[in-house]
Amino acid sequence: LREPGWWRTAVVYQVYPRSFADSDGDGVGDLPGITARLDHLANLGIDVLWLSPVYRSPMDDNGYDISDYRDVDPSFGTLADLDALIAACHDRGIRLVMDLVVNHTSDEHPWFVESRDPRSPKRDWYWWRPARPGHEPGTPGAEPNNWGAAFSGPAWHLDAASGEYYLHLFSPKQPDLNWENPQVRQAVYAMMRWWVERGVDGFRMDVINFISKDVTLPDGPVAPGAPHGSAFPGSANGPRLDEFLAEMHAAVGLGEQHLLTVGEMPGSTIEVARRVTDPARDELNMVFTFEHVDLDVAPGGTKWDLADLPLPVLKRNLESWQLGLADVGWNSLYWNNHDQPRAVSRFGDDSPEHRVSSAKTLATVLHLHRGTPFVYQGEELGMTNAGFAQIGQYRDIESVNRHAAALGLGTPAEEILRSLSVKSRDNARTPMQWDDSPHAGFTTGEPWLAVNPNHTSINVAAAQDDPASVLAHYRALIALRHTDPVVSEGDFELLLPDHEQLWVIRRTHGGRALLVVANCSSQPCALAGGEEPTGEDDLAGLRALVADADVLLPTHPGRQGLELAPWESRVYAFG
Ligand code: TEU
Repeated sequence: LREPGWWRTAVVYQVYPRSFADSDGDGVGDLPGITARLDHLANLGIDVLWLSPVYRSPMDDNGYDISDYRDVDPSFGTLADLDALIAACHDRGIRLVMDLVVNHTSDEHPWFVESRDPRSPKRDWYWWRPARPGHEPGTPGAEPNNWGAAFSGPAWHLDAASGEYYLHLFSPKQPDLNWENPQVRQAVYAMMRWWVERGVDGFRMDVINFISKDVTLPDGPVAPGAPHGSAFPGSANGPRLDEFLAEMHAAVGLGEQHLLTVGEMPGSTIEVARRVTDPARDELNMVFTFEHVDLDVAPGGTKWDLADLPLPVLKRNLESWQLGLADVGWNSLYWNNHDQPRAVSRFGDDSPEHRVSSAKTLATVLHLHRGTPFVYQGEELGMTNAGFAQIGQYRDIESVNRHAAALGLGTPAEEILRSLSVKSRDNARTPMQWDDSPHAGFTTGEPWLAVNPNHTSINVAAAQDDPASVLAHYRALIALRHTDPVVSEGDFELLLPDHEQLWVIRRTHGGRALLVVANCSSQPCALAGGEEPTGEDDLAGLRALVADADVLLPTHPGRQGLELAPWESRVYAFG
């Protein structure tokens, strides 16, 4: 039975099925593989498993292109395997949340196949449009508007049979559904109810703020040198978003059944998130913001235009979401997922010297924020980016297309490979590292994507019984959230906001307080030092505060002084 608001003390673990555990040796992870490894999740203490898509799919985008919402893709197993996974989760007190991908379907979904016929009643289920007036269909610039797709190229594909274009914000094999059509919405809600009856405990909703668009489909702004206009703002956060979400909430019974809902919302602001997660509005429990994962991008650039990220900028961003959703709504908390680089490589220091410490410290900081934390598979080991140096090693459609498109625009190959090595989604998708055997215990066959050579030292078997491991630290943080209401419900305060090395957070609740002092740098940092240009008074106050306080959760057990080692962090308890 699900209690109201149960997700406020929960920790979610994301499984990317293709890369988690392969039970049959075909090199692709599958459902029986996940079921066989469930005790890893139970030992970690997580409450919820979010399963990235396992539906039937041509796999143009690894399952985010769905051709049958009510079946499992044979590469992952069968519906019976999924029922078995749900049951095995529930046996262990773990809830299961499905990925809901309903902004678009596969072009092989029967709805879209039917809709290709201009006379079909399903024509209006997608965004079909004629060429721009005065342009010959198929000629450059004839697309109905100037939007570029997320995976390179224009967001419109010409269907030769009817001479019209259809909209695809992602790949041409992912046509956008037209949510303005009430039949589309009812078909989605019916499918959701079917899954709820099957026993699932909630939904992670893929790009759910794209379901309401500006129906005039206006041209977007064009960045200097860009081949296409931006699909933002026209394609997202449209005027009917709240209406559609509230309608879904009621039609599926998301509220009465206390299902967990988290909306993935690229380009959503605090204002949008606050509205959508306001419990009084009956829309969603929480959203995934993109703001903090868009900070290491050059101004006006795309994800591939790399820029440094000063610590104060990152701290301030998380603070603004904490404060913005303090009295209304709820935050999700995440460092990475299947679309983002590995947290320790991006925000920490993945050198052999600092990897373990920085993975632990990043975890401490995130898990001591208020909200629902999401752990992405392998994060609990401090898994790192893939380290690919050749284009042939990549599999992701976004990376492969980006490489070709950028080469076409004359970008030097080394520069493209460099940005891929930092930002490619394949960084997150290398197989889960279970042990030090040749394919990391992921498969007995040839893995679909190369395992990281560092699996010989970074793996579950090595971390399992090591009290100093990243894994042990995640266990402790998750346990702390379950037992200490200051962690789950406490008020949030960012101290020393401008300090460039220290991340200091105070949480208070019911007369008690927790203080996080984290050195987020690869240099030592003395609380007792006197050379800091700013915040010296605050630092003195902090020094006095922690001088003889109890350390509840250290990354470097046994150390007590006022000098923090590189990436050392502590949680102090007061009261
Ligand atoms: O991602 C949506 C999204 O906007 C991104 O994170 C996307 O991967 C990014 O723009 C690429 O740079 C969701 C899924 O999480 C992603 O895996 C899918 O590819 C995408 O939607 C389409 O379903």
